[in-house]
Amino acid sequence: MSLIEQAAERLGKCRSIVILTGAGVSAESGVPTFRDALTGVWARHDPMQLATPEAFARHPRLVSRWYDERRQNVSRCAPNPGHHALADWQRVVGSRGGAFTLLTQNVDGLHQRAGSDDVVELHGSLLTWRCTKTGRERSDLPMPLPEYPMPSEEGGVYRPGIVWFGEMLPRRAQSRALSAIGVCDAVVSIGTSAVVDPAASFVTMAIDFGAVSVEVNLEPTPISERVDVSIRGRSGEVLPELVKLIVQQG
Ligand code: BV8
Repeated sequence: MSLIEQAAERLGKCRSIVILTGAGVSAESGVPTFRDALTGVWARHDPMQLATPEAFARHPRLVSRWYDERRQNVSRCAPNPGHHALADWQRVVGSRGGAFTLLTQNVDGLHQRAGSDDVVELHGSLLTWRCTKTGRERSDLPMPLPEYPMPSEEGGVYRPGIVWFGEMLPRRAQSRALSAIGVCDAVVSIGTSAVVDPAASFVTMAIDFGAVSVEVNLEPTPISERVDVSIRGRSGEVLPELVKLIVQQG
């Protein structure tokens, strides 16, 4: 029995499923992973240095331009078969009275464009900007922004609606993730290096609670030895096959 068949056999029996996705799922849509997100003029920067509140405070023009360029890039990308397979799986689990929670570290909005519902964006969204003075969020700012940073109507500026390193996750996202993890009987980690917390800890928490655990990733990660089934492969190829086998199980 292949690893995908083993995973499908175990997941097909589960009724409360939590998925965690990372940049590897969007990579097949042409969205560079976080560490690859710096090409061309950005290549001389370290993303870990740019994705922080300190960087925005020190270089608001540079940081807001980097995020606006990434926002423009993802608007030109389309969901791939991996995104669509997860949306299909959610519909099937729902139709059978089960629970399906999609937690994503990705900030590109592609899960929603593929038809996934109630996506929990743990790290915010490239499509959203927040006024530094009032905290009001908007997802309708012109693209590209007219200037960097763009002044807000309330006398502040618009910062990316992104969770930077050193920032807490949005309260609602964190509580939705913990609630789902607390009751799930299956957790599936897909396309993530599983090194960023607290997102990665949600998977190990579910494993500790006894959930069936599966990983789909191109490379080994710190959780590869801990999950029940660790599948090496491209999410855009593995997910459609995995979901097809799960759905066939009825
Ligand atoms: C928090 C938005 C409480 C930004 C992101 C010291 C000081 C300060 C903080 C810390 C510290 N030590 C630890 C921390 C906590 C820190 C953390 O975990 N740091 C790590 C790096 C050690 N976490 C935080 O700060 C979080 N907040 O903890 O608050 C706190 C506060 C202060 C101090 C302590 C604690 C907030 C974390 C959120 C950061 N924001 N994204 C932006 O996008 O610009 S995280 C960002 O990096 C991505 O969202 C992603 O989640 C993560 C990793 O990026 P990538 O590597 O690109 O992507 P990914 O990990 O998903 O890996 C891609 C994988 O896919 C690879 O394994 C690859 O093999 C695979 N792959 C590729 N192609 C495919 C594929 N797989 C399948 N198919 C394919 N085709």
